[in-house]
Amino acid sequence: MYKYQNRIINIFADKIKNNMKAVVSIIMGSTSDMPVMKKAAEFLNEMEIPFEINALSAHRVPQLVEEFASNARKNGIKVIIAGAGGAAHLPGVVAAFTTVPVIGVPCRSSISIDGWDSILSILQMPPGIPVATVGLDASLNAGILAAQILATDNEEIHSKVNTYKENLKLKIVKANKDLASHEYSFRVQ
Ligand code: C2R
Repeated sequence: MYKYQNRIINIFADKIKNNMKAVVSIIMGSTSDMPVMKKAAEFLNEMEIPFEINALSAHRVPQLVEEFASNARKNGIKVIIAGAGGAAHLPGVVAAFTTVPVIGVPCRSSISIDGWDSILSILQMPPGIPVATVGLDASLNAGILAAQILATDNEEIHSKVNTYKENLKLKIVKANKDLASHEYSFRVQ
């Protein structure tokens, strides 16, 4: 009986998956950035937002980057999350080819000096080609920001992101309860 039910669930899951079109595209300069970038993927997954995830490099495959970025909007992509380390040109180059908002994730990688190299490469874009830059290795924030952009005209995503943020508040309430249990003789209140 359970086996039969599971099979039906899997058939439905496959059907949904086959009809899904990615609205967020996560790209990264190398799969060596994946330990950082996976947090964005996990968040989008949790929010049930269809996404694609690929490695793409402005240095190593510039033609593919142009092709990807110039067709992103036509392909239904609404937000691009681009992570790169070191001389991180990928997010900026992608932004040059599209009007789809690009969120850049500076990654601390094997070639990073200390992370500032990628932060500044992504952050300090010339006027006219913005890249919304999150903190070093902060791909979770990139995922949240992407969801928030989509939430501006999608009630279902809005409700999920809202619940996520409400849960953050509960974390602080719990943290204060935990802190209250620490006893100090000079603690006031
Ligand atoms: P490998 O580990 O593949 O040698 O890559 C990647 O993001 C990665 O952090 C080392 C680092 O090179 C970065 N990379 C870029 C770009 N392409 C690769 N910053 C780019 O086009 O900006």
